[in-house]
Amino acid sequence: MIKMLNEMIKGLHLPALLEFADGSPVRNAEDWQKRRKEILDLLCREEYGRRPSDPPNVSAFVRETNENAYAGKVLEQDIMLSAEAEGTIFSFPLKVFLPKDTVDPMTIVYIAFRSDYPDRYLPVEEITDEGFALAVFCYNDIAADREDDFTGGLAGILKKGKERAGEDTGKLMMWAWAASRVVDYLETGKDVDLRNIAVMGHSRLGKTALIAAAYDERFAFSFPNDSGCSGDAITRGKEGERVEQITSRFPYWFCPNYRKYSGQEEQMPFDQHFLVAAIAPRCVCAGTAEEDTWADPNKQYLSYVAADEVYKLFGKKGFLHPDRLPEAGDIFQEGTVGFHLRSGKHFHSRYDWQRYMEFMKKHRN
Ligand code: GTR
Repeated sequence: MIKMLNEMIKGLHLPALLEFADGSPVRNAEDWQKRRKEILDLLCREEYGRRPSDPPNVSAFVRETNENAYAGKVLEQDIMLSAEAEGTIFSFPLKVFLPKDTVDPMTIVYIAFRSDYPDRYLPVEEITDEGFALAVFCYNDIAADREDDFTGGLAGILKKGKERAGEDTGKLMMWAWAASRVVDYLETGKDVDLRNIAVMGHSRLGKTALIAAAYDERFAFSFPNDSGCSGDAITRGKEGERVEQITSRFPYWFCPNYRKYSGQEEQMPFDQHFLVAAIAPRCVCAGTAEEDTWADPNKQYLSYVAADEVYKLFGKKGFLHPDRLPEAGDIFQEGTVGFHLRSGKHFHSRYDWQRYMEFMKKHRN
């Protein structure tokens, strides 16, 4: 039924998802759990770097509460969250927005570019009006998004003064680790529906949203918006940004090992469908934009097409889509995997938000 796309995928010569590193087949959902572990280890080693260990608990200090935010509809809390990272306490600010009229709201953990909300990517009131809670932090409060030699924040704690090498943690992984601490915090209360927590981000933070959900099964949904290169786009044959560009402009996003694949994509023992598949059987729904050729929407789409076989192992609907490449205006939301291609540029728009909220309502656990 999806003959044309299958041919296209065959032509890319992707590393196999349903085959263990030793060549033996992955036959069922139980095997997949072991294979998933292999994949997560591989992505740490070769792309994103070692994942810091999970702390035993987090503590929260509520700095300010506004019980009547947004015309009185929202409870807004300004919190300082603290967690142990490799033996040192690390703290960062978190904002929580709870819609007062909704019992047990589904929650979106949003990884933001800026620390003043709402902002152009984050229309807080439009989201809480739909009955969603939001838990938001700014990535720069975790580790600065610039070449600072890993001296500040979580990066400073992890670097411990050594030269970075091999599989040392990159910043995408650090931001993803922080998203998990937000779930630790949500789990300490009774304010939200813990079975329906999503993680979302745009662009570099879309990559982060995929990593966060791949490594933490408490995220029932991942919403990577325009995540592109080293996010959801297949690297082999990719147009626009490639490993060479991304690792020379943003080496600190990754572990030093990733750079060796610059111009050598065919040698990678993985591709980005591995990251998507590590989220299975949970939900993932991606947003892409027609003019975002730097991200390459076709290669983004093919990642989900390729990851679908893992969903099928679980008897899930997986990715339901026609046998063709995506067109602007396409919205595929009937399966466990969702996808939309909107017209326009690289941006986290209201249109994207509406699609993600729609998807979450359809697939609520
Ligand atoms: C670009 C980068 C993309 C994407 C984007 C963003 O410069 O090349 O991979 O992450 O930044 O985060 O806005």
